[in-house]
Amino acid sequence: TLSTPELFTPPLANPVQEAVATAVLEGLSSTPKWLPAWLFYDAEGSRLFERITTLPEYYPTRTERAIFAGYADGIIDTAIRTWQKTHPGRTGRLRIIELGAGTATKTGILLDAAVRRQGQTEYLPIDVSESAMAEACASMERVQSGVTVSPQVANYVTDALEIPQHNGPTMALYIGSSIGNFDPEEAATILCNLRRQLQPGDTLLLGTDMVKDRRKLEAAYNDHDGVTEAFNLNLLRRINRDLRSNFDLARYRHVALWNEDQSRIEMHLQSLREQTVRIPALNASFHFAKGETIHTENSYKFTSKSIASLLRSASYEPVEQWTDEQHWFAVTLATT
Ligand code: AVI
Repeated sequence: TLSTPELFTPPLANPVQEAVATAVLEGLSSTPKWLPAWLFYDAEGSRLFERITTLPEYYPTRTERAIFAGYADGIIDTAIRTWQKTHPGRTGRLRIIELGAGTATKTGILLDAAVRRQGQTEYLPIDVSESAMAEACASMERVQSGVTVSPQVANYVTDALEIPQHNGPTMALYIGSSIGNFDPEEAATILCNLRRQLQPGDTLLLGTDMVKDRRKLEAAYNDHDGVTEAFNLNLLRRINRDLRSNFDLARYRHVALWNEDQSRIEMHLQSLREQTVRIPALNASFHFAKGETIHTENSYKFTSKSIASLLRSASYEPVEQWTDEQHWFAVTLATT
């Protein structure tokens, strides 16, 4: 329960803290309590996520990378041919756009393939985080000759995209199963917003984690070294810092489980005892019953059928799909 905020709440230092305050107030005032997953990604949270991607239990990142390594030339070729079908006799260089820029190493495999095919390519990463993008771009241009990088700082979830005109095919990447962290309606909205910026024959390359054995899924979010646990709990530390609150991390437990009905892994933070947390920046206190949870993340898992229906709901037509031998992860090319 929330004690009514008084009239005067001290102003916060910056817009990020303002956004954190708004999100935390809304989420912790709800029943059941929840917090949006973007709150994970402060500097420490981003570092922890990078560690997660290298854990033995966390198969998605390396599985997607292996799919790119095996099929990059075919993916580039299919994207170009798809465009040529709607533009008979025309030529033009494929350019690559990416929503989110935290995936530089995987993207490099596709950029290499584009350069092999056509000598050079243009790469336009779009990300909210200026620093993450600066890093991604610097490493990319150093290593990849033939790639021209034109970064854009934008929030592709909340804001309309503005992608410059291009005389040739565009392939937009939304990889790393990032789409899985949004509810189906939000996911469709993101893909629709992107769709508006694409021309006939342009393509979207979507990376999705697939439905599989419950044990395999739950292990990926309950790793032996406790990195995912630290990632989940770091959210409370971030709130403590940004909103000057006093969450005691030792009084919460990491929970991750497979929700088969909703086809998603859910992450929660469970209160180990009854407690009240004061958040000075919100001028409010929040009560937790023993065992009460904060729902911190959904990670949706897909089937070929659910991928196709998501794509069609956002006005794309699936063209081709690549997957690993065990069908753990899929990379789907779709056209406008
Ligand atoms: C970024 N995203 C695709 C990850 C996932 O698997 O949903 C975030 C993550 N959460 C816990 N582990 C990894």
